[in-house]
Amino acid sequence: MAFYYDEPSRTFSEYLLIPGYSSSKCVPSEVDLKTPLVRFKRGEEPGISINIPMVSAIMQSVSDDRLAVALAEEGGMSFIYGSQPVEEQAEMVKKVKRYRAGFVVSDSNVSPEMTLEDVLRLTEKTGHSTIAVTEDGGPNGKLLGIVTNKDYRLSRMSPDTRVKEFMTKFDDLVYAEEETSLKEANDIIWEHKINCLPLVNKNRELAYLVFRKDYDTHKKNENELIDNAKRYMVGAGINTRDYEMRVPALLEAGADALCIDSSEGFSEWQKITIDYIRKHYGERVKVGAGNVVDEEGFRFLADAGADFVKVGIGGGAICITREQKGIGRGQATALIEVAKARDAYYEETGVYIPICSDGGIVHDYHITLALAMGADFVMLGRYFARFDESPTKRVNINGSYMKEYWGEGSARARNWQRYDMGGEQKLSFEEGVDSLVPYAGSLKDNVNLTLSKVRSTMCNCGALTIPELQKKAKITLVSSTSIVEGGAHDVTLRNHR
Ligand code: RVP
Repeated sequence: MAFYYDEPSRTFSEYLLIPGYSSSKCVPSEVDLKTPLVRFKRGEEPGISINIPMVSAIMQSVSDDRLAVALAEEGGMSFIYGSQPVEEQAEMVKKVKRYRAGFVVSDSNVSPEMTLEDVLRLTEKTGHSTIAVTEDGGPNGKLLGIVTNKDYRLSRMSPDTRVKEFMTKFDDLVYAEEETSLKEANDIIWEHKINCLPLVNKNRELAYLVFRKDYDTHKKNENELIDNAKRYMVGAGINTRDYEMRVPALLEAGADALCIDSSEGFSEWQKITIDYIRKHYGERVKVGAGNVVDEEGFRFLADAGADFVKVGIGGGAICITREQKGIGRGQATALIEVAKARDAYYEETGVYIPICSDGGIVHDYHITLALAMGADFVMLGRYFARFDESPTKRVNINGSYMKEYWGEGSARARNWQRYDMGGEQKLSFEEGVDSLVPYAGSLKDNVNLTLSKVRSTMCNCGALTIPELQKKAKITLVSSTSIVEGGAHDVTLRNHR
């Protein structure tokens, strides 16, 4: 006979936190959201921790290099999507690792033989008035000069005047070595009263431009997630098919952590993939696995050697797996069971395996609930897709800005590896939709607001750290009638959109 669970499976909106005692020292500014990303032994430090408990979903419409930089700046980690050719994914990882805050790779470049007309066209296209003149007209060619709008007078010069005739030549430029720090670059900018400082390598090839106006914005962000060489940290998705090619390329590109991206992770394919990584790289390469929704699935991946385990099937905003296949579990119930299994595993083995609640976060308080229920961090797709930094188009629908957001199981993503059951190499039916989500502005503003709510609720529960929250949290189920009570009710809203 089939096994039946006694209780229905539930989702975050069916729970609330009950406040606990908070002392006068328990204030949001004192809350520390640092959390382990990968497994560690009792008494040891985890090999990687993240400074905020948020990672971005392994999805085409969410995690590219730009979003990864913005999230690392705030202390979280992105997992660059793997549903793209290996070289392109590795290039995105490299871009994150090469990125230096405040150091801009010049996007407006000309060669000396080009004309004033070319300069004007480029200025219009990029909106930037500082143009690098390089031998090959590329962003990293040998630097020959710089053109700004101070170098030409439109009323006096013919549009076909060659750049080399009016640029400020290299010998007259103030420049610095590629290795110059942002602080040193800023000092040079002030000393010489210039707006832009080119940084060049030993062969005089242009590496970066540093702008006067960027210094304040990029002064050290205290939460930023950086490696020992002060580069931003970034993760990358892999699959259980082409790992022999993808893993070495991603590691070579500098990926800090990998994660097997699959809609259902309780499978031998995941073990085979982890075995490959252990055989070739030992413990030093960190790899998460998933997704699972119960104790058995967790145990399997923990024993297989996963560094963290992702929890969740069918709860993603764009996910229709439950409707299509009839598999899945309410996200809260899945998480609560897996968290218990993780704690029991820790008791037995002395090895702590962080768990990630993946998908289904709709309100900011769902993040706090997920953490209270035992998640070490959460993975979000819809949440990040709404921001400026996500890779998708912003579109205007009847006067409101929206951003595109599509599932990895949609026909648009064509990510058959994620749904692979060892059979045909194509998607025979969709498990995700193609959608629009309301545009919400910058990642920084939104993440700061979200986390201020998380910190505040943690203080209501008397907790200054995530482990403390997990120990102290008191969680109650809510009836459907009391959910009505939780919103504005029995009033007529004014000026409400
Ligand atoms: P959400 O944050 O609710 O948008 O969910 C994101 C998660 O949904 C992803 O991390 C992934 O686990 C899942 N996903 C991605 N694509 C699809 C699909 O097409 N069904 N599901």
